Amino acid sequence: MKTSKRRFLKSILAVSVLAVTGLYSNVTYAKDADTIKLGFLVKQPEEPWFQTEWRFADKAAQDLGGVEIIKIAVPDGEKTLNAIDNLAANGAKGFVICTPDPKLGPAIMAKARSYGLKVVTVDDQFLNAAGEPMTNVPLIMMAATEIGERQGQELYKEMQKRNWDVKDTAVLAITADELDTARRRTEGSIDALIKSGFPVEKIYKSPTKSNDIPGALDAANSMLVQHPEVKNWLIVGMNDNTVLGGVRATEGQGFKAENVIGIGINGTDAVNELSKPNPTGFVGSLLPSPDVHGYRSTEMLYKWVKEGIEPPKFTPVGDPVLLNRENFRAELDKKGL
Ligand code: FCA
Repeated sequence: MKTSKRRFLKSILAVSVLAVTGLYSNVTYAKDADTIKLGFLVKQPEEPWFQTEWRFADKAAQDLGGVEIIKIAVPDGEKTLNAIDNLAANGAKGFVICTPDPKLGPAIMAKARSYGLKVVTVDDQFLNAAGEPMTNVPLIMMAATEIGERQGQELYKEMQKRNWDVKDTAVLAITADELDTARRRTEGSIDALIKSGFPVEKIYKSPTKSNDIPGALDAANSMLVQHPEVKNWLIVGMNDNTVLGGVRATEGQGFKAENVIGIGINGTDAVNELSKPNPTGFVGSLLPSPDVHGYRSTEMLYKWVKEGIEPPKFTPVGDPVLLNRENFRAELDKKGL
């Protein structure tokens, strides 16, 4: 009697183990089959800006559930097109991209279309073969002219705070006009300086060959040596690294921090500089919302893939915060960055 009871219990146990295992494997199977894979491709993964976008793409995926983000660095055209092949081979349904070159737009779209992948662009807009913006591809980006204008206004304010004489002062504007968002930011900044009263003839533009610190440093050096008469420099540039390159060039040519004012754009990429024990000429940075860029672009793509809801063609993100040495930790904390 006792043995048969034990045997009976054993068999119940076995059946339930089987049932549980079966159920479990069904769930796993269903989950895998339902997981939506989306790519997130960025041109410069070494910039904290893009790392932050990636982080918030993952956060969106977590909140949405059933989404996996495949993050790929795409520093050039070849890597970009290969990445799209890989995404398709992995069963991805679409991708968010900050392209390494806006002119790749038509090639990227052709390849994406051949695989039926949906595309959302972030930060940098595609250009067509005629060099015009591809306004039919959804884009989410910072409000470029406005953030540039803010940079110009803040530079002017800081110059006034320091009681600089305009006649000893010039603007070094490091430009990258092939990238439309960069052109709009620096033009906005220059326009705001002129509007505030800065003499247009003392605004010197120097194009950078690459959008990183070494490129901007070269561009700045070649302009600084042409103007030995200038005592104080205001530095305009499209992002933190550009302005940092400019500031490094002034240091290399013997300018002291009190004779240089640089205000960057991105915020995330200025943390090391603003943490330095002694102030440099880089006094602050305008922080837009890389968190929103990463999160919203992912969410838009997901809804497009999953529910067929097409994203708006253009989503500008505004309201930057000015970070400086005193407030940057608190401001970044507030946004969870
Ligand atoms: C461009 C710049 C980045 C960042 C982004 C929003 O892609 O290269 O540094 O500012 O726009």
